[in-house]
Amino acid sequence: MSTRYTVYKSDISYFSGKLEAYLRYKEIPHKLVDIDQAVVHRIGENTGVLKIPAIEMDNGQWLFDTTPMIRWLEAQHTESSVLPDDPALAFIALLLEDYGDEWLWRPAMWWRWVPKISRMTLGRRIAAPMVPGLLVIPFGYYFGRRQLKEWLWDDGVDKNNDGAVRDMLYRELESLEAVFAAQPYMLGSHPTVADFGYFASMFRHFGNDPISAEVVRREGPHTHEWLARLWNAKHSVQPAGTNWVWPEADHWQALLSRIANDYLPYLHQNAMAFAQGLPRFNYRGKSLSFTNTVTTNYRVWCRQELQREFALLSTMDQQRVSDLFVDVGGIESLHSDGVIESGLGGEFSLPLTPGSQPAKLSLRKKIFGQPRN
Ligand SMILES: N[C@@H](CCC(=O)N[C@@H](CS)C(=O)NCC(=O)O)C(=O)O
Repeated sequence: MSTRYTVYKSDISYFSGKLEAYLRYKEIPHKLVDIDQAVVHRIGENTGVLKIPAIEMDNGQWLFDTTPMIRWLEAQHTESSVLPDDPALAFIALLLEDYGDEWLWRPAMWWRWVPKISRMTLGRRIAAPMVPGLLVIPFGYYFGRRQLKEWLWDDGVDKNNDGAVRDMLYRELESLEAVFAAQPYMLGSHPTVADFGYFASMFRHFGNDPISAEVVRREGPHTHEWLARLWNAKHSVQPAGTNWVWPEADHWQALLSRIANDYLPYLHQNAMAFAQGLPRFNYRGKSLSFTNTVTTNYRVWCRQELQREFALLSTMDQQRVSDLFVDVGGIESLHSDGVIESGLGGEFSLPLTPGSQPAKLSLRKKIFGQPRN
C-alpha cells in the first residue's frame, strides 16, 4: 500500500519537529525523507519556497507551511482534534501556536548560532547532507554566519538587547515549568496546537542544541519531561475524556503579558510598516525593542489569520478571550488599525495542485537558500 504522505524534513529543523510530533500524535501514516540538495530544489519547484517541512501526497499534491498544513490535516483526520472544543480556548491555542512559532524563533536562533560550540556543531550538521566531504566546513561556517546576520545582527539584535533575547529562553521556561507542573499539556489533559507550536523551538532547538539543551535540563525539568511526553504521545491511548484548563492561573500571567505587550504589538507594528511600504521599522515592545528590524510579509499574514479566527468567535467568546488579558493590559494591539492585508492568502491555500504555479525561485535563492518566507 502506498503511503499517502511523504514528509521532507531534517532532524534539526524547528518546523520539521513541530509537524512530525503532530503526525505522530495523530497516528497519521507517513513516510519520512531527509533532505539533500536535490530534495530541497524539488520542494522549491513545487511549493515556491525552499523550506522544510513539506509534504508530497501520493496524488501529486503538495502541502507546505506547518500552520496551514496542520489546519488542512485536521480537516482530513478529525479524530482527537488538536483544537479544544471550546471556541475561545481554541483561539487561545492558535494564538499560543503562533507565538511559539514566530516569537520564539529569535531566541532559538540566538541559542543555536551565538555560542561558538553550538554554531560549529550545528553548521556542520546542517551542511553534511547538503555538500560532500570537507565542504561541510566552509558550508557550515557560511550557514552559521548567514543565520547570525539574517536573524540577529541585521534584524535589530544589538549589544543593548542581546542579553534580553538570550533570556527569552529563561522567561519561557519559568512559565512552562509552572504549567507542566500543573498539567501534562499546555491547555490540560491532551495536546493541542499550542503544544505543537511550542514544540518547534523547544524540541529541535532548545532541547537539542549543545548549550541550550543543558539549560533546558537544568532550568526546565518539567519542560524536558513534556518534550518526551509529547514526542511519545499517541491520540489512541490518551484518556477518553478531555479536561481543558482555561489559562487564567497566576502562573500564566507573565506569558499572557509577553503575548499582549510584546508579540501582538510586534505583529501590529510589523503590519503597519508593511502597509507603509517600509522594508524595516523600529519595534518597541514592553520587554524588548528591536531597532531597524526587517518587515516581514509572512507575519502580516499571521496577524490577519489571528484576526480572522477572532472575528469568527461569538461576541461572548470574544469577550472571554479579551477578559483573559485584562490584568496584563488587554489585547488591543490585535485589533489596532483593523485588518492589514498581507496579500498572501492565496499562497497558503492548501493543497497545492500539480500544475499550479508557485512563485518562481530566483537564482540567488537557489544558490544561497531561503532563510525568510
Ligand atoms: N512558516 C514555515 C517556516 C518553515 C521554515 O522556516 N523552515 C526552515 C527550517 S525550520 C527552513 O527550511 N529554512 C530554510 C533556510 O534556512 O534556508 C512553517 O511553519 O513551516
